Amino acid sequence: MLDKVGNDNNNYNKDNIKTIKESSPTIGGLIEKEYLRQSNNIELIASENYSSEAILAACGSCLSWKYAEGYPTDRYSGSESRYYGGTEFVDQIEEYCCNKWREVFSTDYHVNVQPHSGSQANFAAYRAFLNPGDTILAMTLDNGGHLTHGSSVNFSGTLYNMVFYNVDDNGYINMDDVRRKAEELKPNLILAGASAYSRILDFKTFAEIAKSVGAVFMVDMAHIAGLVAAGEHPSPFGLADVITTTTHKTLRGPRGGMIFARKELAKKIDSAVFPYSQGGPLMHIIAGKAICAEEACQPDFRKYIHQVVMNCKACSDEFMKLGYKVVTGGTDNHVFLLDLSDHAFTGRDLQERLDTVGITLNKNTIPGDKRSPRQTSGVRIGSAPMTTRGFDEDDFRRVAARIDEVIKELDAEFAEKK
Ligand code: DSN
Repeated sequence: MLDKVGNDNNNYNKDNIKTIKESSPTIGGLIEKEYLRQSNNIELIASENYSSEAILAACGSCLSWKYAEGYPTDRYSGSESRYYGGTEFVDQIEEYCCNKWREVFSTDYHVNVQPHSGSQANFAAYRAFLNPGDTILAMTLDNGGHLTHGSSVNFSGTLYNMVFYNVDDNGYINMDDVRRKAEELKPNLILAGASAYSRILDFKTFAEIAKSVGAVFMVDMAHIAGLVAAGEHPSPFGLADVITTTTHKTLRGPRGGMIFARKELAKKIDSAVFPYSQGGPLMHIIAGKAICAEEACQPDFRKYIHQVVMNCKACSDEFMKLGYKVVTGGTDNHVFLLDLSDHAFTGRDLQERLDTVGITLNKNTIPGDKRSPRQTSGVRIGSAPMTTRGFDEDDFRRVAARIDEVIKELDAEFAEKK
């Protein structure tokens, strides 16, 4: 694993990249450059993380050679069981993976570990419960939602009748607005979850509203799944009918998705993944997901996530001390949004300037943003990757101070241009 200053303690890099370079100097060379970029830069993208060498090795293992369409033979018989021979070992890997994830979240929910991504997981979850044209109540992208939560340029916005709830003037989800919209618009499904929301999601009230209007209650916990696993965010298990997640953000696993659902909904979910929306599962990634679940069960993972939250608070507090606006005035989780609407430059300008000084983050719209998603009036800052590399609160305060210096340079340059 990389340490604070990018030293590779396990020398993961050496053999792996050497092998690739021997076969393809072009690709090997570019992977090496990317590895050095990831090692040397301060990485603040809230949806990224550094997984363990064991997870990376599983993802690059011989399991990548195996086809296993269907589900482990013991789970179903007939058309849903595997379509291929030779699946005795991958069957065990997938079953073990499912059981381990139930252990992580202390749940008896059904789990499907085959979705290739969070978007695929959301596609299948909608498909399991809805017909095209049905109504989904969710949060818009510019309020902190995700593309698959109804953006007009995404399948969700074209296949379904999307209606939206908003955040209030302070940037918090307005539960009165959720209730009003639910009662008025009678959605078939209510979705809670976000890509850029820094506060606790009130799953209990969401569930109560969904129940009162007869809607399916779905949670997309992709960003906060690690916090849920470690007890740093309230759990949606027992409240939501269906829960989707990715495994590579705060869970620190391989790139991929998963779906959890109440046990009686298992068949609907499984059919929506295979054969409806995917073919062969990526067994190498499923092995990586299983190791990720093992890691998430360790006491060290709880400590890690606690530090992620403390670091995020320290960083957002420091920005506020330096006079900046942070959406909602702080954070409860691994992410916050810096509001740059008072500055002449855009979120994109800051992202690009930070790239030149070795700090990686992404531009992000803020609630009510007057600029386009390609420009934005904010940037999103996440603490998960650098906490993996050992950063503590002081390190994150220093990060805020360094970004402040860069912002002051941009302010001065834009003032001159006037
Ligand atoms: N695009 C991801 C993010 O950065 O939050 C979510 O899928």
